[in-house]
Amino acid sequence: MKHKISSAGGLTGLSLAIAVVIVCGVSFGPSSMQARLIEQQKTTGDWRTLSELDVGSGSTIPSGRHVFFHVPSQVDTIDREVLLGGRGTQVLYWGYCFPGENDAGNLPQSVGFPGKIFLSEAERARRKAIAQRQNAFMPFRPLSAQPQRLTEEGPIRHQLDTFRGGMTCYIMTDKPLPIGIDSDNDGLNSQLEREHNTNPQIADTDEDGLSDGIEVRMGTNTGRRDTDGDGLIDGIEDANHNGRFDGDETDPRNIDSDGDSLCDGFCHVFKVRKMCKDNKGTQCIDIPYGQMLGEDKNFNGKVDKGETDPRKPSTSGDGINDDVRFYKCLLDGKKDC
Ligand SMILES: [Ca+2]
Ligand SMILES: [Ca+2]
Ligand SMILES: [Ca+2]
Ligand SMILES: [Ca+2]
Repeated sequence: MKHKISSAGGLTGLSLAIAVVIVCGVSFGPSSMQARLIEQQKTTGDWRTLSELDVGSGSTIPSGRHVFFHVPSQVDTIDREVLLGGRGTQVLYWGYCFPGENDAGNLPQSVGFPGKIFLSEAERARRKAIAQRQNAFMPFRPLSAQPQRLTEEGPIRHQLDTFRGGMTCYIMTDKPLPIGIDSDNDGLNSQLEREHNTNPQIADTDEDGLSDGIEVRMGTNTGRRDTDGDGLIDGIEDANHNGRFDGDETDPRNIDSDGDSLCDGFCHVFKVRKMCKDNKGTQCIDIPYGQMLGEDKNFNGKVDKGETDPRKPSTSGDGINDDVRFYKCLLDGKKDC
């Protein structure tokens, strides 16, 4: 049976254990994040516990406080970045998870306390920069005092990227962090699903082919299938569904990906456009308000007969842009432009 600490009585013993952990944390260096935040804690004295229920439904880890959290037992495993909201490159945080019963025979032997430490990417980079400055090679310093290797036994020790259900952990962060589980496996935890008003049980809430997590990272609308309004749904534009605008795709955030003044799909023209054959203002036509213009007119993500390529300003490759060719066709009085 898994060991869980969820009662107030359990927390008293836990606090004692945490105190040991924090003392160990201070040993990382006087300028370390722990030392700064512990000083802050002396004045605020704030401690907080997030239960399995809190984490399961989604919650926010406050900044500058000592926080315990319990990973819900129903979770098999969850990546650190998903559990903690995917902000590791921007936010300084560090934490520690207590060993479970299954870890008893598999604990690191070369460190001062059992269990595993995790650091955000930003915190690792910060510690590494500090350690490199402090350990810079000095030609007149004794060899015994020369720089030490920056290994996982040193100040940037990071041991945990996959959390298991039933774990009890401690964390401190310099900015609030959204914490939660990911029941629909879309990369967005339950707190972020709430913040983005997406369904935590459905990976692709708006059914446009891109998961909620991909859409949040890419900056498309999780509740609108055609974010930019060009007629092509987001999952057609980001054809390989990787959340990036690759060279052979159109951009779901840009109505005119190739910049030739014809929209990617088929759109209404919202201002009258006057086109003339020459500079004298003769033989002119107006593209009227409300007329439909565009490149992928049947919205299927392919360049069919009679269409131009929304990924190339000059589909024919002759240097004449698609819009110029289109208007010339109209000025020549042709019907099938
Ligand atoms: Ca999710
Ligand atoms: Ca979607
Ligand atoms: Ca679109
Ligand atoms: Ca275009």
